[in-house]
Amino acid sequence: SGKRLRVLVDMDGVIADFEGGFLKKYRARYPNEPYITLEDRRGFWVSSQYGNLRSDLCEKAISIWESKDFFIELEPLPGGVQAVKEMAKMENTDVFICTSPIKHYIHCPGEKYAWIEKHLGYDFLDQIILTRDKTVVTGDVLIDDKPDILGVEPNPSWEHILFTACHNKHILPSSSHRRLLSWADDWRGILENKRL
Ligand code: UMP
Repeated sequence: SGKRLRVLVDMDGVIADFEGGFLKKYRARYPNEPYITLEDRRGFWVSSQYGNLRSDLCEKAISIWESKDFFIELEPLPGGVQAVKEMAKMENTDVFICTSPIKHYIHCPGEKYAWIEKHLGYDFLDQIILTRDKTVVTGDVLIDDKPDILGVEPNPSWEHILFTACHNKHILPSSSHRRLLSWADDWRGILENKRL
């Protein structure tokens, strides 16, 4: 029914629990330093909010996701893996995981591949797009928790669906995006709407 659809699904904060994994490892490594609860998170950049709390905490935060095993050990977010598997099995639907690796590249890109293989299976390795600029990737929808997705292309082909996360849940019903509140929300409805 309808046209073929290309769905781009972000990884950190959408199918992998970056925020939860970060806080757990930060508290374990720096038990005597202050931290920001998930309830108090504001803004996409964890490092900026920690840096505002105390300037040296910016680099301490960064040290967590630059460490070996940080990305591979992230827990899946509720319903995300199942939703992506179901989506990929739908007729006329191409699903890609579109994720930005950190520039400290020693562990992150390989662990992102390993995470996809572990949770979505070996065949899903064909569906990975690693890019620091998502605006140059074409698609019908991009499901992503980052509020501002900018790059060299001023008019990306996709509609950005803002996936709700601890850091963006207080952003007011924005002019620009529709939201997916969680994977329990109506992602099928959004896809069917885009197919028209
Ligand atoms: N990231 C940072 N600094 C932060 C928070 C996240 O570098 O304060 C990294 C983690 C992910 C990437 O690798 O940014 C976000 O990628 P996307 O979710 O936009 O794909």
